Amino acid sequence: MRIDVVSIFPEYLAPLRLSLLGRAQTDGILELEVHDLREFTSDRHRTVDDTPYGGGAGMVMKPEPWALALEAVLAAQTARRHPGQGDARQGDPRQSDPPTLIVPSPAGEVFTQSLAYELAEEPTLAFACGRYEGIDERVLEWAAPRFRVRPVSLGDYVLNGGEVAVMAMVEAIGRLLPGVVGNPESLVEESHSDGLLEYPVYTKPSSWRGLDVPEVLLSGNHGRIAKWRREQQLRRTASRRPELLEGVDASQFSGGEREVLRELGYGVDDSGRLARA
Ligand code: 6GU
Repeated sequence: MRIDVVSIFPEYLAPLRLSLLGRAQTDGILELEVHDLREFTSDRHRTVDDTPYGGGAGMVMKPEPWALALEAVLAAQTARRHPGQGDARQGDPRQSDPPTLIVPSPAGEVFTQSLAYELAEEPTLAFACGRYEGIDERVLEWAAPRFRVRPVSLGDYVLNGGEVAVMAMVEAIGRLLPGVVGNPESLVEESHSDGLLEYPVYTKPSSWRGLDVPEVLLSGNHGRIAKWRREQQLRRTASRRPELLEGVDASQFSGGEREVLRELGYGVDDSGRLARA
């Protein structure tokens, strides 16, 4: 996968060169390019922002550098998406399969594991990091026929800019690319992979400061262990994130699991979905 990020703080994204994602880049699984928006300005002060029309607090990112930066990203990605076609496609703004442009914003759709899986299937992704009060809205209009534009939020709180959000999203997406996480089993058993939170984990010593590892995990009985872990997932999810259970298809749960869910206050409604009793 190729990822292009446009930011006025390219150094902010430096940690994406470390650890698992750093290795993925060395291994050629991930190609990451970070572009400095100021490189696409033409005035002496390399201005990227200006005061908002209509008044109000803060500054707004100017459209001109954004269009030039995103054109550079498009050129790089088009070659990657349509190898062997030269620049035949670059003059055509309306692509049949436009690349996805993620615009981090607290006003976007919420980023989830399911969106991470969806985006991990793309050959290229572009991220446009806004700062200040945001990017001139016309940039999104201009981008719409050229990219599949998706404003995306990490959750209901406000960051100073898109960079930290991009780090989170690129890490969540990058680790799903084949070969990035050494043991793909890790991806199956983690939180959110099946809509539930992860079960608690323990390691040696079996007794530590008067606290013992649950006996079942020392039993060697893999059937009992699997059942216990699944029950822990249900208890943890009901306690910490009850909304994750509401409305899910109850047929995926065994009789024993439905018994646990009943104990936790969930019943099954007429349409076969979990509902708080
Ligand atoms: Cl994606 N961007 C910003 N600036 N703030 C956020 C966010 C994104 N997600 C949550 N808060």
